[in-house]
Amino acid sequence: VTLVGAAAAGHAEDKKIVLGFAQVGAESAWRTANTVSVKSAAKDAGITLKFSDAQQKQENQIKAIRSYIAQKVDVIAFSPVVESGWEPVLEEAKRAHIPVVLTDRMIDAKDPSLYVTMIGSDFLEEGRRGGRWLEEHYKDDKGPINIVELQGTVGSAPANDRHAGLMEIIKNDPKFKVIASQSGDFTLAGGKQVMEAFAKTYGKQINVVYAHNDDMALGAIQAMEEAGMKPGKDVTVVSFDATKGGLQAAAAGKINVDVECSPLLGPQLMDTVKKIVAGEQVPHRIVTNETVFPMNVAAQVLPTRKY
Ligand code: GYE
Repeated sequence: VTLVGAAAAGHAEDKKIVLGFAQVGAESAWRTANTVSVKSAAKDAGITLKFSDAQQKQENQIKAIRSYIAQKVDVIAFSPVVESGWEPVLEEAKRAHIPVVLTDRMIDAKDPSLYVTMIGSDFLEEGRRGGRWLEEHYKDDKGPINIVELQGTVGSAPANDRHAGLMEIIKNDPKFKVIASQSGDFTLAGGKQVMEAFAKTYGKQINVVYAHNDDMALGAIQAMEEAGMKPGKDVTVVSFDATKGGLQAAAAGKINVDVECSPLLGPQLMDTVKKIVAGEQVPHRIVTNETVFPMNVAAQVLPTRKY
């Protein structure tokens, strides 16, 4: 082996892929599990990870992405806090020839070449699943069925789509009415606060709480119990994520159905990053497999739940 050859080979072996990941924040149990998944999968895959937490602010995510561009990372991945407003920074990444992968949340940009692929759940389908469960649950009830909705972060893909999926299913059945809808920003404190206000204003009129994630559902459960209501019994609770905390509440009879959304996207992301760097083709959309957990099956899956 010539000196030049040895040096070149050594260099190729040492050169680890560098991935810049701009996370939304740490707003929920889902998000914490997602962060752990990304970090540990990077380690397992031998990928150098640059990680940033945007504290649920788009401007912070944009700053992080710009810094990854400046550092000339190999790939940029991020979970967009909201759907709109990404074109300028993604154009910058494109001009710098840095491939971008979206994880978890979608953007609404018209130009599909601004990202290589999007890995994550189908939130619209999740919303439909929640809606279909409600239809089935109330099929022998004449109604009216009054729903209060705890929305996720305003403008985020899961909040937009979990709302739209519900509306799509119940729109043809006038007995279902969304009587109030407000954002609790995907946090426990937010869910509790909004539910306190709903309980004061609507009290016994409320039949269903449709919470866009478990953290808000858990906050709402606290608020309902403090207001003397019985979540899971006199108020039906529909939630999303199916985290350990959510499934525990379901097993305890306080969440009636938890629609699953998996945060364990790390391994799929690292595989995709490696393929992109190797010049392989990847599909433009990679959808995660998920299910629905009604109360009676929640207890069975709890022991094996990792997050
Ligand atoms: O449902 C919620 C988190 O984007 C799917 O974000 C994710 C959502 C998840 O804060 O708990």
